[in-house]
Amino acid sequence: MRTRLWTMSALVGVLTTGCTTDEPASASRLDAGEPSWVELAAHNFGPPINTMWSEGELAFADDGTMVFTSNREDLAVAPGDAKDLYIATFDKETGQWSTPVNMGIPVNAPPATDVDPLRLGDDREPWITPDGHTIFFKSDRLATTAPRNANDVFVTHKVDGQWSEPEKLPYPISTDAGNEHCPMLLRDGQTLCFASQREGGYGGSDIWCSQQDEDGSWQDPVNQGPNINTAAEEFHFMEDKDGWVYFTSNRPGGFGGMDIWAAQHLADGTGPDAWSLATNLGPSVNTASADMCPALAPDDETMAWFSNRPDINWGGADIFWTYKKNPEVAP
Ligand SMILES: [Ca+2]
Ligand SMILES: [Ca+2]
Ligand SMILES: [Ca+2]
Repeated sequence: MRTRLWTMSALVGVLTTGCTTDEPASASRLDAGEPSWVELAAHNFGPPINTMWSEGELAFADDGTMVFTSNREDLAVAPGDAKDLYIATFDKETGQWSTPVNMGIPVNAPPATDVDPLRLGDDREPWITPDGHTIFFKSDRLATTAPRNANDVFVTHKVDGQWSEPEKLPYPISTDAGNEHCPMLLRDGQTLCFASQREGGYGGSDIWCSQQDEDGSWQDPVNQGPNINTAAEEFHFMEDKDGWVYFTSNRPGGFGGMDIWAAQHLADGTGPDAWSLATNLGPSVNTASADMCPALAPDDETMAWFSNRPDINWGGADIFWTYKKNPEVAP
């Protein structure tokens, strides 16, 4: 499998200068019948992606372009800005990531707390379409204290090399009470899934999915049911090419705080009957820290996520990657 890896295998050499705790595979754990992720080492992306500040949610276009979140202060669009979206590209010849570029205004919004105290300039959780032309993300740029609406879902398009003024996805995607975030399209390119605290869920944040009618309006989002959603937090739904979805949850049964979980796509479409019971990706990926928001590289064989795990870390939260192997189906 490793000979077919896309770009990230070259990162190993880059990263060993600062992070040397990668462990070799453990056959005994596989023999024990645990999910196959457990023997897979977590690799830190290292600089220039990870910094002393926090790096967070990320996504890849098919050409390897990575869009990700950071609260780094040296490149923010404004002083005191909560988080911005950044773009970096990987050079296959040198095995190096480019220095991240702040996507700038208008994609990133500066703080506007004079308008409303909830408008902190918090732009994050990007998901980029495979063609690299569209980015969905969440922002607090239109947040309101009354009604309390901290987050909405936005989309920007690359037109003639420039990213457009982001547009809010209208109701029933964004609502005044649901704090919608973590948008992304499933592999069909048509089903938008996102997290929301709206009524009708299982508690806290749940994962909901919707499609557009022919006139472009979004259908009422459908809760993805109890195999995905629980009374705990669920968000950041992402699908691979093998029919698995991955998401973040702090439900009981994990390794502490937020963990990454997976479920298998059992039926066409989405909805409560579409998914198997969720299974935890196991230690290595999941730790007692916050382990969150997976993204797949274009080869579909390396998975990246972010964590504030203290063991291999440049400061705050960092972005990590590992080799992807599908987990066993939960009993
Ligand atoms: Ca960091
Ligand atoms: Ca929930
Ligand atoms: Ca965790």
